[in-house]
Amino acid sequence: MTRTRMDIWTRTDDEGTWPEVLVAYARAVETMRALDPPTGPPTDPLSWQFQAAMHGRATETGSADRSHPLWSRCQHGSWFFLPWHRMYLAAFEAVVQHHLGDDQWSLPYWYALDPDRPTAAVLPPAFREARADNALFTDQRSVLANGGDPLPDVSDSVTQALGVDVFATDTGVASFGGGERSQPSFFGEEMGAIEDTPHGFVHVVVGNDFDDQGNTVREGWMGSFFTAGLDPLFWLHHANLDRLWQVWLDANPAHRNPPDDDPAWFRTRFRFPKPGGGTRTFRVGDVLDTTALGYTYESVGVPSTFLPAPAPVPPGPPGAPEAPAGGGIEMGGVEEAPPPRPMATPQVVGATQDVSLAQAAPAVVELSEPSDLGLGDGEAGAGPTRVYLRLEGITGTAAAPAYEVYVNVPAGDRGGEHPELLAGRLATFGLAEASRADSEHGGSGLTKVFEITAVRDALADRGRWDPSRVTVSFEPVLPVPSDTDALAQASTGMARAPDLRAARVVVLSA
Ligand SMILES: [Cu+2]
Repeated sequence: MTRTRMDIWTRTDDEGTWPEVLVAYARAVETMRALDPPTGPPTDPLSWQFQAAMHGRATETGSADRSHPLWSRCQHGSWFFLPWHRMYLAAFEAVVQHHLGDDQWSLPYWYALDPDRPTAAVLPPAFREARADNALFTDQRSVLANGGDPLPDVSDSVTQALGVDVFATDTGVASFGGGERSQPSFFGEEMGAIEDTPHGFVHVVVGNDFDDQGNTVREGWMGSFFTAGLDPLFWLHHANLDRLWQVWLDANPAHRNPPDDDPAWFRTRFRFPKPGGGTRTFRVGDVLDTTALGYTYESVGVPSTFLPAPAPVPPGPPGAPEAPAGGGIEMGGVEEAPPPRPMATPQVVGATQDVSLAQAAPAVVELSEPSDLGLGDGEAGAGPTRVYLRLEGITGTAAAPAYEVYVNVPAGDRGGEHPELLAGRLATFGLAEASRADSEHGGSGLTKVFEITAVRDALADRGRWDPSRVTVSFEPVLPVPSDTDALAQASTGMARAPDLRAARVVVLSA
Protein backbone atom coordinates (compact mmCIF):
# COMPACT_ATOMS: atom_id res chain seq x y z
CA MET A 1 0.00 0.00 0.00
CA THR A 2 1.26 3.45 -0.85
CA ARG A 3 1.63 5.78 2.10
CA THR A 4 1.02 9.54 1.94
CA ARG A 5 3.47 12.11 3.21
CA MET A 6 1.26 14.85 4.61
CA ASP A 7 1.57 18.63 4.52
CA ILE A 8 2.26 19.46 8.17
CA TRP A 9 0.39 22.76 8.06
CA THR A 10 -2.81 21.08 6.82
CA ARG A 11 -2.51 18.77 9.87
CA THR A 12 -2.18 21.72 12.25
CA ASP A 13 -5.23 23.13 13.99
CA ASP A 14 -5.75 26.51 15.64
CA GLU A 15 -5.70 25.07 19.16
CA GLY A 16 -2.12 23.93 18.70
CA THR A 17 -2.97 20.27 19.37
CA TRP A 18 -0.18 18.19 17.91
CA PRO A 19 -1.11 16.03 14.95
CA GLU A 20 -0.61 12.31 15.62
CA VAL A 21 2.19 12.11 13.04
CA LEU A 22 4.29 14.56 15.11
CA VAL A 23 3.47 12.96 18.46
CA ALA A 24 4.89 9.74 17.02
CA TYR A 25 7.84 11.52 15.41
CA ALA A 26 8.81 13.18 18.72
CA ARG A 27 8.70 9.77 20.40
CA ALA A 28 11.01 8.33 17.74
CA VAL A 29 13.43 11.26 18.07
CA GLU A 30 13.64 10.63 21.82
CA THR A 31 14.26 6.93 21.25
CA MET A 32 16.99 7.68 18.73
CA ARG A 33 18.69 10.27 20.95
CA ALA A 34 18.76 7.71 23.76
CA LEU A 35 20.89 5.50 21.51
CA ASP A 36 23.65 8.11 21.35
CA PRO A 37 26.44 7.99 23.89
CA PRO A 38 26.48 11.00 26.27
CA THR A 39 29.80 12.08 24.80
CA GLY A 40 31.85 11.12 21.79
CA PRO A 41 30.84 10.00 18.34
CA PRO A 42 27.67 7.98 17.71
CA THR A 43 28.03 4.22 17.31
CA ASP A 44 24.53 2.91 16.61
CA PRO A 45 23.52 3.42 12.96
CA LEU A 46 19.90 3.84 14.01
CA SER A 47 20.65 6.65 16.48
CA TRP A 48 19.89 10.32 15.99
CA GLN A 49 23.44 11.59 15.75
CA PHE A 50 24.48 8.77 13.45
CA GLN A 51 21.64 9.55 11.05
CA ALA A 52 22.67 13.22 11.06
CA ALA A 53 26.35 12.28 10.59
CA MET A 54 25.51 10.55 7.32
CA HIS A 55 24.61 13.98 5.94
CA GLY A 56 27.63 15.62 7.52
CA ARG A 57 29.76 15.62 10.60
CA ALA A 58 32.70 17.87 11.34
CA THR A 59 36.06 16.81 12.69
CA GLU A 60 37.61 18.91 15.44
CA THR A 61 39.28 21.04 12.79
CA GLY A 62 35.99 21.55 10.98
CA SER A 63 36.61 19.34 7.95
CA ALA A 64 34.28 16.52 6.86
CA ASP A 65 34.53 13.56 9.24
CA ARG A 66 34.71 10.34 7.21
CA SER A 67 36.12 8.16 10.00
CA HIS A 68 33.06 5.99 9.45
CA PRO A 69 32.39 4.97 5.83
CA LEU A 70 28.78 6.14 6.04
CA TRP A 71 29.49 9.62 7.38
CA SER A 72 29.62 12.95 5.56
CA ARG A 73 28.14 11.53 2.37
CA CYS A 74 25.54 14.17 1.48
CA GLN A 75 25.45 15.29 -2.12
CA HIS A 76 25.33 18.97 -2.91
CA GLY A 77 26.07 21.12 -5.93
CA SER A 78 25.28 18.49 -8.52
CA TRP A 79 22.51 16.42 -10.10
CA PHE A 80 22.90 13.95 -7.22
CA PHE A 81 21.46 16.45 -4.74
CA LEU A 82 17.81 15.42 -5.22
CA PRO A 83 18.23 11.63 -5.60
CA TRP A 84 20.70 11.33 -2.71
CA HIS A 85 18.40 13.22 -0.35
CA ARG A 86 15.44 11.12 -1.53
CA MET A 87 17.33 7.95 -0.55
CA TYR A 88 18.45 9.50 2.73
CA LEU A 89 14.86 10.36 3.64
CA ALA A 90 13.51 6.95 2.64
CA ALA A 91 16.16 5.22 4.75
CA PHE A 92 15.45 7.58 7.69
CA GLU A 93 11.72 7.01 7.40
CA ALA A 94 12.33 3.26 7.67
CA VAL A 95 14.40 3.84 10.83
CA VAL A 96 11.63 5.93 12.41
CA GLN A 97 9.07 3.27 11.47
CA HIS A 98 11.28 0.64 13.07
CA HIS A 99 11.55 2.55 16.34
CA LEU A 100 7.80 3.18 16.39
CA GLY A 101 6.88 -0.35 15.36
CA ASP A 102 4.63 1.26 12.76
CA ASP A 103 5.37 0.62 9.10
CA GLN A 104 2.72 3.14 8.05
CA TRP A 105 4.33 6.20 9.65
CA SER A 106 5.28 8.70 6.95
CA LEU A 107 7.48 11.73 7.16
CA PRO A 108 5.39 14.92 6.87
CA TYR A 109 6.64 17.88 4.84
CA TRP A 110 6.96 21.60 5.55
CA TYR A 111 6.30 23.75 2.46
CA ALA A 112 8.10 26.76 3.88
CA LEU A 113 7.99 29.02 0.83
CA ASP A 114 4.58 28.29 -0.67
CA PRO A 115 3.75 31.16 -3.08
CA ASP A 116 0.05 30.57 -2.39
CA ARG A 117 0.22 30.36 1.39
CA PRO A 118 2.43 32.91 3.14
CA THR A 119 1.14 31.70 6.54
CA ALA A 120 2.99 28.41 6.04
CA ALA A 121 6.31 30.31 6.12
CA VAL A 122 6.18 29.99 9.92
CA LEU A 123 7.65 26.97 11.73
CA PRO A 124 4.88 24.54 12.68
CA PRO A 125 3.94 25.14 16.36
CA ALA A 126 5.11 21.76 17.67
CA PHE A 127 8.70 22.65 16.74
CA ARG A 128 8.55 25.95 18.64
CA GLU A 129 7.20 24.84 22.02
CA ALA A 130 10.21 25.56 24.21
CA ARG A 131 9.88 22.79 26.76
CA ALA A 132 12.73 20.57 27.89
CA ASP A 133 10.62 17.48 27.16
CA ASN A 134 9.81 18.56 23.57
CA ALA A 135 12.10 16.52 21.32
CA LEU A 136 11.10 18.63 18.31
CA PHE A 137 12.32 21.88 19.86
CA THR A 138 15.91 23.06 19.85
CA ASP A 139 17.48 26.39 20.72
CA GLN A 140 19.98 25.72 17.92
CA ARG A 141 17.73 27.76 15.62
CA SER A 142 17.37 31.40 14.76
CA VAL A 143 15.36 33.75 16.94
CA LEU A 144 13.17 34.41 13.92
CA ALA A 145 12.39 30.72 13.36
CA ASN A 146 11.71 29.79 16.97
CA GLY A 147 9.89 33.06 17.56
CA GLY A 148 7.18 32.13 15.07
CA ASP A 149 8.00 34.88 12.60
CA PRO A 150 7.49 34.08 8.93
CA LEU A 151 10.64 33.55 6.87
CA PRO A 152 11.34 36.44 4.48
CA ASP A 153 9.07 35.99 1.47
CA VAL A 154 11.25 34.74 -1.35
CA SER A 155 8.60 32.32 -2.58
CA ASP A 156 8.88 33.65 -6.12
CA SER A 157 12.17 31.75 -6.21
CA VAL A 158 10.12 28.54 -6.04
CA THR A 159 8.08 29.69 -9.01
CA GLN A 160 11.27 30.58 -10.84
CA ALA A 161 12.92 27.22 -10.07
CA LEU A 162 9.89 25.33 -11.36
CA GLY A 163 10.29 27.17 -14.66
CA VAL A 164 13.87 26.03 -15.28
CA ASP A 165 13.58 23.65 -18.21
CA VAL A 166 16.45 21.18 -17.81
CA PHE A 167 17.10 18.92 -14.84
CA ALA A 168 20.87 18.91 -15.19
CA THR A 169 23.46 20.35 -17.50
CA ASP A 170 27.07 19.94 -18.46
CA THR A 171 27.26 23.18 -20.43
CA GLY A 172 27.20 25.72 -17.64
CA VAL A 173 23.65 27.01 -18.13
CA ALA A 174 20.90 27.06 -15.50
CA SER A 175 19.42 23.76 -14.32
CA PHE A 176 16.74 22.62 -11.89
CA GLY A 177 18.63 19.77 -10.24
CA GLY A 178 22.33 20.71 -10.55
CA GLY A 179 25.40 20.25 -12.71
CA GLU A 180 26.19 16.88 -14.28
CA ARG A 181 28.99 15.03 -12.52
CA SER A 182 30.52 11.64 -13.27
CA GLN A 183 31.28 10.99 -9.60
CA PRO A 184 29.42 11.54 -6.34
CA SER A 185 30.15 15.00 -5.01
CA PHE A 186 29.99 16.20 -1.42
CA PHE A 187 30.36 19.70 -2.91
CA GLY A 188 29.78 19.38 -6.63
CA GLU A 189 30.00 23.19 -6.82
CA GLU A 190 27.18 23.69 -9.32
CA MET A 191 23.85 24.20 -7.59
CA GLY A 192 20.57 23.68 -9.34
CA ALA A 193 17.81 26.26 -8.92
CA ILE A 194 15.94 24.13 -6.39
CA GLU A 195 19.03 23.54 -4.25
CA ASP A 196 19.82 27.21 -3.89
CA THR A 197 16.50 28.82 -3.03
CA PRO A 198 14.21 27.44 -1.56
CA HIS A 199 16.53 24.76 -0.15
CA GLY A 200 19.61 26.60 1.03
CA PHE A 201 17.75 29.73 1.99
CA VAL A 202 15.46 27.89 4.42
CA HIS A 203 18.49 26.14 5.92
CA VAL A 204 20.32 29.36 6.66
CA VAL A 205 17.35 31.40 7.87
CA VAL A 206 16.12 28.64 10.18
CA GLY A 207 19.60 27.99 11.51
CA ASN A 208 21.41 31.30 11.82
CA ASP A 209 20.87 34.77 13.26
CA PHE A 210 21.83 37.98 11.51
CA ASP A 211 21.89 41.61 12.50
CA ASP A 212 20.08 44.22 10.42
CA GLN A 213 23.12 44.60 8.18
CA GLY A 214 23.24 40.92 7.26
CA ASN A 215 26.21 40.16 9.53
CA THR A 216 26.12 36.65 11.00
CA VAL A 217 25.77 36.88 14.78
CA ARG A 218 25.04 33.24 15.66
CA GLU A 219 25.06 29.89 13.88
CA GLY A 220 22.67 27.04 14.62
CA TRP A 221 22.24 23.48 13.40
CA MET A 222 20.34 24.04 10.15
CA GLY A 223 22.94 26.52 8.93
CA SER A 224 25.67 23.93 8.31
CA PHE A 225 26.02 20.64 6.39
CA PHE A 226 27.72 19.19 9.44
CA THR A 227 24.85 19.75 11.88
CA ALA A 228 21.67 20.21 9.80
CA GLY A 229 20.36 16.66 10.30
CA LEU A 230 20.40 17.16 14.08
CA ASP A 231 17.39 19.46 13.83
CA PRO A 232 14.17 17.41 13.63
CA LEU A 233 12.83 20.07 11.28
CA PHE A 234 15.54 19.25 8.72
CA TRP A 235 13.70 16.11 7.63
CA LEU A 236 10.40 17.92 7.03
CA HIS A 237 12.18 20.60 5.03
CA HIS A 238 13.85 17.99 2.85
CA ALA A 239 10.60 16.07 2.36
CA ASN A 240 9.31 19.27 0.79
CA LEU A 241 12.32 19.55 -1.54
CA ASP A 242 11.74 15.94 -2.55
CA ARG A 243 8.12 16.81 -3.24
CA LEU A 244 9.07 19.84 -5.34
CA TRP A 245 11.05 17.51 -7.62
CA GLN A 246 7.75 15.80 -8.49
CA VAL A 247 6.02 19.18 -8.81
CA TRP A 248 8.68 20.22 -11.34
CA LEU A 249 8.21 17.01 -13.35
CA ASP A 250 4.46 17.62 -13.45
CA ALA A 251 4.69 21.35 -14.16
CA ASN A 252 5.53 21.01 -17.84
CA PRO A 253 5.40 17.97 -20.14
CA ALA A 254 8.87 18.90 -21.40
CA HIS A 255 10.38 18.48 -17.92
CA ARG A 256 12.12 15.17 -17.48
CA ASN A 257 14.83 13.47 -15.51
CA PRO A 258 18.18 12.72 -17.14
CA PRO A 259 17.98 9.76 -19.52
CA ASP A 260 18.20 6.24 -18.11
CA ASP A 261 20.95 5.29 -20.56
CA ASP A 262 23.30 7.68 -18.77
CA PRO A 263 25.10 5.36 -16.34
CA ALA A 264 26.70 8.21 -14.39
CA TRP A 265 23.21 9.23 -13.39
CA PHE A 266 21.19 6.06 -13.44
CA ARG A 267 23.61 3.57 -11.92
CA THR A 268 25.37 5.64 -9.29
CA ARG A 269 24.65 4.03 -5.94
CA PHE A 270 24.64 5.10 -2.32
CA ARG A 271 24.44 3.08 0.86
CA PHE A 272 22.38 3.65 4.02
CA PRO A 273 21.97 1.68 7.27
CA LYS A 274 18.80 -0.30 7.59
CA PRO A 275 16.84 -1.53 10.60
CA GLY A 276 17.88 -4.98 11.68
CA GLY A 277 21.49 -4.42 10.69
CA GLY A 278 23.42 -4.07 7.49
CA THR A 279 22.90 -1.51 4.79
CA ARG A 280 20.59 -0.89 1.91
CA THR A 281 21.95 0.29 -1.42
CA PHE A 282 19.94 2.42 -3.79
CA ARG A 283 20.81 3.27 -7.38
CA VAL A 284 19.64 6.65 -8.62
CA GLY A 285 17.54 4.73 -11.14
CA ASP A 286 15.72 3.02 -8.27
CA VAL A 287 14.40 6.22 -6.73
CA LEU A 288 12.94 8.15 -9.64
CA ASP A 289 9.40 7.02 -8.81
CA THR A 290 8.30 7.66 -5.23
CA THR A 291 5.56 5.02 -5.39
CA ALA A 292 8.25 2.39 -5.89
CA LEU A 293 9.63 3.59 -2.54
CA GLY A 294 6.17 3.29 -1.01
CA TYR A 295 4.97 6.87 -0.76
CA THR A 296 3.32 9.78 -2.51
CA TYR A 297 2.66 13.35 -1.38
CA GLU A 298 -0.57 14.88 -0.17
CA SER A 299 -0.23 17.54 -2.85
CA VAL A 300 2.03 17.99 -5.83
CA GLY A 301 0.03 20.86 -7.33
CA VAL A 302 1.98 23.61 -9.06
CA PRO A 303 1.65 27.06 -7.48
CA SER A 304 -0.90 29.41 -9.05
CA THR A 305 2.01 31.79 -9.70
CA PHE A 306 3.57 29.32 -12.12
CA LEU A 307 2.81 30.02 -15.75
CA PRO A 308 4.10 27.15 -17.83
CA ALA A 309 6.12 28.25 -20.82
CA PRO A 310 4.70 26.92 -24.07
CA ALA A 311 6.31 23.57 -24.76
CA PRO A 312 9.26 24.09 -27.07
CA VAL A 313 8.82 22.99 -30.66
CA PRO A 314 11.61 20.88 -32.13
CA PRO A 315 13.18 22.44 -35.20
CA GLY A 316 12.17 20.74 -38.44
CA PRO A 317 13.46 21.06 -42.00
CA PRO A 318 12.22 24.19 -43.79
CA GLY A 319 8.67 23.71 -44.95
CA ALA A 320 8.04 20.77 -42.66
CA PRO A 321 4.62 20.78 -41.00
CA GLU A 322 4.58 22.35 -37.59
CA ALA A 323 4.37 20.26 -34.47
CA PRO A 324 0.86 20.27 -32.99
CA ALA A 325 -0.03 23.22 -30.79
CA GLY A 326 0.64 22.64 -27.11
CA GLY A 327 3.62 20.48 -27.91
CA GLY A 328 1.83 17.15 -27.40
CA ILE A 329 2.35 14.41 -29.94
CA GLU A 330 -0.31 11.71 -29.83
CA MET A 331 1.25 8.28 -29.89
CA GLY A 332 -1.16 5.40 -29.43
CA GLY A 333 -3.26 7.50 -27.10
CA VAL A 334 -0.31 8.30 -24.85
CA GLU A 335 0.63 11.93 -24.74
CA GLU A 336 4.32 12.17 -25.40
CA ALA A 337 5.99 15.54 -25.11
CA PRO A 338 8.67 16.41 -27.63
CA PRO A 339 12.22 16.53 -26.34
CA PRO A 340 13.40 19.97 -25.28
CA ARG A 341 14.66 22.19 -28.08
CA PRO A 342 18.30 21.38 -28.68
CA MET A 343 20.19 24.34 -27.41
CA ALA A 344 23.09 25.98 -29.15
CA THR A 345 26.38 25.46 -27.31
CA PRO A 346 26.65 28.29 -24.81
CA GLN A 347 29.28 30.91 -25.57
CA VAL A 348 31.00 33.14 -23.07
CA VAL A 349 30.25 36.68 -24.20
CA GLY A 350 31.78 38.44 -21.23
CA ALA A 351 33.49 37.72 -17.94
CA THR A 352 35.06 39.58 -15.07
CA GLN A 353 37.38 38.11 -12.41
CA ASP A 354 37.46 38.22 -8.63
CA VAL A 355 34.40 40.21 -7.66
CA SER A 356 33.33 41.14 -4.13
CA LEU A 357 29.63 40.36 -3.77
CA ALA A 358 29.37 42.01 -0.37
CA GLN A 359 29.89 45.55 -1.62
CA ALA A 360 27.41 48.13 -2.80
CA ALA A 361 29.06 48.82 -6.15
CA PRO A 362 27.88 46.57 -8.96
CA ALA A 363 30.20 44.22 -10.82
CA VAL A 364 30.72 45.26 -14.41
CA VAL A 365 31.00 42.61 -17.14
CA GLU A 366 32.25 44.05 -20.41
CA LEU A 367 30.84 42.09 -23.32
CA SER A 368 33.66 40.90 -25.56
CA GLU A 369 31.90 41.91 -28.72
CA PRO A 370 29.26 44.56 -28.22
CA SER A 371 26.21 42.44 -28.68
CA ASP A 372 22.46 42.51 -28.61
CA LEU A 373 22.74 38.86 -27.56
CA GLY A 374 20.48 37.73 -30.33
CA LEU A 375 17.72 40.26 -29.80
CA GLY A 376 15.39 40.14 -32.76
CA ASP A 377 16.49 36.67 -33.83
CA GLY A 378 13.03 35.54 -32.79
CA GLU A 379 11.58 36.71 -36.09
CA ALA A 380 14.08 34.59 -37.99
CA GLY A 381 12.42 31.51 -36.58
CA ALA A 382 15.38 30.19 -34.62
CA GLY A 383 13.98 31.36 -31.31
CA PRO A 384 15.59 34.19 -29.40
CA THR A 385 19.05 33.71 -27.99
CA ARG A 386 18.96 32.77 -24.36
CA VAL A 387 21.17 34.62 -21.93
CA TYR A 388 22.66 33.35 -18.67
CA LEU A 389 24.48 34.92 -15.77
CA ARG A 390 26.93 32.55 -14.13
CA LEU A 391 28.57 33.25 -10.76
CA GLU A 392 31.55 30.93 -10.43
CA GLY A 393 33.69 30.04 -7.47
CA ILE A 394 31.69 31.84 -4.79
CA THR A 395 33.64 31.71 -1.53
CA GLY A 396 33.60 33.32 1.88
CA THR A 397 33.38 32.60 5.58
CA ALA A 398 30.33 34.73 6.38
CA ALA A 399 27.42 36.06 4.37
CA ALA A 400 23.83 37.19 4.59
CA PRO A 401 21.40 34.26 4.14
CA ALA A 402 20.82 35.21 0.52
CA TYR A 403 21.48 37.92 -2.03
CA GLU A 404 19.11 39.24 -4.64
CA VAL A 405 21.01 39.49 -7.89
CA TYR A 406 19.98 42.31 -10.22
CA VAL A 407 21.12 43.17 -13.71
CA ASN A 408 21.68 46.71 -15.06
CA VAL A 409 20.05 48.60 -12.18
CA PRO A 410 20.22 52.34 -13.04
CA ALA A 411 22.91 54.16 -11.06
CA GLY A 412 21.59 55.45 -7.74
CA ASP A 413 18.58 53.10 -7.65
CA ARG A 414 18.10 50.03 -5.54
CA GLY A 415 17.39 46.73 -7.25
CA GLY A 416 14.25 46.31 -5.18
CA GLU A 417 12.73 49.23 -7.12
CA HIS A 418 13.14 47.23 -10.33
CA PRO A 419 11.67 43.75 -9.89
CA GLU A 420 11.88 43.18 -13.65
CA LEU A 421 15.68 43.33 -13.33
CA LEU A 422 15.90 40.53 -10.74
CA ALA A 423 17.99 37.66 -12.11
CA GLY A 424 17.27 35.56 -9.03
CA ARG A 425 18.57 34.84 -5.56
CA LEU A 426 21.78 33.33 -4.34
CA ALA A 427 21.48 31.52 -1.00
CA THR A 428 24.68 31.02 0.94
CA PHE A 429 24.10 27.60 2.55
CA GLY A 430 27.28 25.53 2.28
CA LEU A 431 29.41 28.56 1.50
CA ALA A 432 31.84 28.20 4.39
CA GLU A 433 32.16 24.43 3.86
CA ALA A 434 32.81 24.82 0.12
CA SER A 435 35.39 27.53 0.79
CA ARG A 436 37.68 25.48 3.04
CA ALA A 437 41.04 24.65 1.52
CA ASP A 438 40.69 21.06 2.79
CA SER A 439 37.30 20.56 1.08
CA GLU A 440 36.76 18.23 -1.85
CA HIS A 441 37.70 20.78 -4.49
CA GLY A 442 40.24 22.72 -2.50
CA GLY A 443 37.87 25.46 -1.49
CA SER A 444 36.86 26.42 -5.00
CA GLY A 445 33.42 27.44 -3.74
CA LEU A 446 29.89 27.39 -5.14
CA THR A 447 28.59 28.14 -8.60
CA LYS A 448 25.15 29.48 -9.37
CA VAL A 449 23.58 30.19 -12.77
CA PHE A 450 20.56 32.33 -13.60
CA GLU A 451 18.79 32.60 -16.91
CA ILE A 452 18.44 36.33 -17.61
CA THR A 453 16.74 36.18 -21.01
CA ALA A 454 13.59 37.79 -19.57
CA VAL A 455 15.64 40.55 -17.92
CA ARG A 456 17.41 41.23 -21.22
CA ASP A 457 14.02 41.41 -22.94
CA ALA A 458 12.59 43.73 -20.29
CA LEU A 459 15.57 46.05 -20.68
CA ALA A 460 15.35 45.95 -24.48
CA ASP A 461 11.63 46.78 -24.35
CA ARG A 462 12.50 49.93 -22.44
CA GLY A 463 15.36 50.75 -24.79
CA ARG A 464 17.81 50.24 -21.93
CA TRP A 465 19.80 47.19 -23.02
CA ASP A 466 23.44 48.18 -23.21
CA PRO A 467 25.17 46.03 -25.85
CA SER A 468 28.63 46.73 -24.47
CA ARG A 469 28.25 45.70 -20.85
CA VAL A 470 26.18 44.11 -18.13
CA THR A 471 26.25 45.31 -14.54
CA VAL A 472 25.39 42.95 -11.70
CA SER A 473 24.40 44.10 -8.22
CA PHE A 474 23.89 42.10 -5.06
CA GLU A 475 21.48 43.09 -2.31
CA PRO A 476 21.28 41.06 0.89
CA VAL A 477 18.01 39.49 1.98
CA LEU A 478 17.72 40.47 5.65
CA PRO A 479 15.62 38.41 8.03
CA VAL A 480 14.45 40.67 10.85
CA PRO A 481 12.94 38.89 13.87
CA SER A 482 10.21 40.69 15.78
CA ASP A 483 11.82 39.76 19.11
CA THR A 484 14.77 42.14 18.94
CA ASP A 485 15.65 41.58 22.61
CA ALA A 486 16.10 37.87 22.02
CA LEU A 487 18.23 38.66 18.99
CA ALA A 488 20.40 41.03 21.01
CA GLN A 489 20.88 38.27 23.59
CA ALA A 490 21.66 35.68 20.95
CA SER A 491 24.27 37.92 19.38
CA THR A 492 26.64 38.15 22.31
CA GLY A 493 29.44 36.94 20.05
CA MET A 494 31.23 38.85 17.38
CA ALA A 495 29.24 39.94 14.34
CA ARG A 496 30.90 38.51 11.26
CA ALA A 497 30.69 40.80 8.28
CA PRO A 498 30.01 39.22 4.89
CA ASP A 499 33.17 38.52 2.87
CA LEU A 500 31.53 36.87 -0.10
CA ARG A 501 33.48 36.84 -3.37
CA ALA A 502 33.07 35.27 -6.79
CA ALA A 503 36.11 34.08 -8.75
CA ARG A 504 34.33 34.94 -11.99
CA VAL A 505 31.09 36.54 -13.12
CA VAL A 506 30.25 35.33 -16.60
CA VAL A 507 27.60 36.18 -19.18
CA LEU A 508 26.73 33.32 -21.53
CA SER A 509 24.53 33.19 -24.56
CA ALA A 510 23.04 30.09 -26.13
CU1 LIG B 1 19.48 20.40 2.95
